[in-house]
Amino acid sequence: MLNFNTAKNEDLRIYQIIDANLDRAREGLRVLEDWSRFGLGKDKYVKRFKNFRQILGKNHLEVYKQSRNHVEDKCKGLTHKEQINRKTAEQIISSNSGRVQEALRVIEEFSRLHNHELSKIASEIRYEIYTIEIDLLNLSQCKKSEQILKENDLYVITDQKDNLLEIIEEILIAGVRIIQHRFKTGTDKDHLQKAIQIKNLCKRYDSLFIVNDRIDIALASNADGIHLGQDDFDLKTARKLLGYSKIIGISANNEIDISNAIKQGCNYIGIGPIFETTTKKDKKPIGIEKIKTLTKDLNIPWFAIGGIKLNNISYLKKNGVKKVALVSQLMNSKDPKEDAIMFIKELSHEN
Ligand code: TZP
Ligand code: MG
Repeated sequence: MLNFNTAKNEDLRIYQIIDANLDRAREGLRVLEDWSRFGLGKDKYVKRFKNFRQILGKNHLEVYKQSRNHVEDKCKGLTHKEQINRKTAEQIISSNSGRVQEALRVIEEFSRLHNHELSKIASEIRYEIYTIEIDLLNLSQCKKSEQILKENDLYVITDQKDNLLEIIEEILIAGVRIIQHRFKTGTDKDHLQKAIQIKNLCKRYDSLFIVNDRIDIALASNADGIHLGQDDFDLKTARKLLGYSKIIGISANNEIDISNAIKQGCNYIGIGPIFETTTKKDKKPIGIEKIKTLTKDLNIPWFAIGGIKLNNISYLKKNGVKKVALVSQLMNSKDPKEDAIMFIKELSHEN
């Protein structure tokens, strides 16, 4: 229902409000769209924002534009101190989603009487923005974790040790930024308690905390992600349970498993065992040639695992392995900090 009678003074003020809020909503949408495009690389959201902007643009009628009167707007240019405090992408996403939601709500209220169609559109988009805001925040969190995976070449996996927390702290001090908690015996209660303690340590050192196998423990300890083997929960179910803020790593050592993991959206892959290892005695090593073939076209982070020691890093690097995961070399080390420093140094050498 469009009901534009000859504009009375009151209508003009209402049109002015709608004009200002259509601009506000579209500007906020553009901020969210650009973050989806350049910050997250997610076309799906870019398309949705474009569509919303176009719909609002089409409904930005001449009568609204004509009522524009900046001169009499005494509040023009007012800012709030909170705007200066927005430092992270997450804060920008939240504040701009809020801006869009508020602007749409104003449009919805003030257009209800004379332009029912616009009121309805504003309400529908507003509801969609509530959900999209959460999606973008989750995807941004995941992107941060992916960045850590990309930038760090040493991935350390825990073993059951009495002084595990001390070992982990030493390793974190050394500069390791990815820790996976792996436990094969003991009670759930103990595992969860340990997981929470390790998570807190990792948070202090801006490091990723990943839980092996157990989605429940990952969720309860607020881990950054999960690592799953081929016999664990499938990736689709894991994603459904964990949502899009968490990373999912997969162990795979053949073409099919790797290709499936990538298709289903895993964030990194662990490949091995490359060499003989006492940590996983039942698994046959796959060797360097197989690793080379498997990783030839891989363009997500991948870590070689199994029997990796300081003295085989240079051989691995010469053969194209840039990232490694370790258990025993750091868990059983007399000086985990010093050894972690040596590993990081050796991995960072140019060949
Ligand atoms: N997956 C493949 S090999 C392996 C795992 C968990 C164990 C690696 O342990 P280590 O002590 O570094 O050889
Ligand atoms: Mg497993």
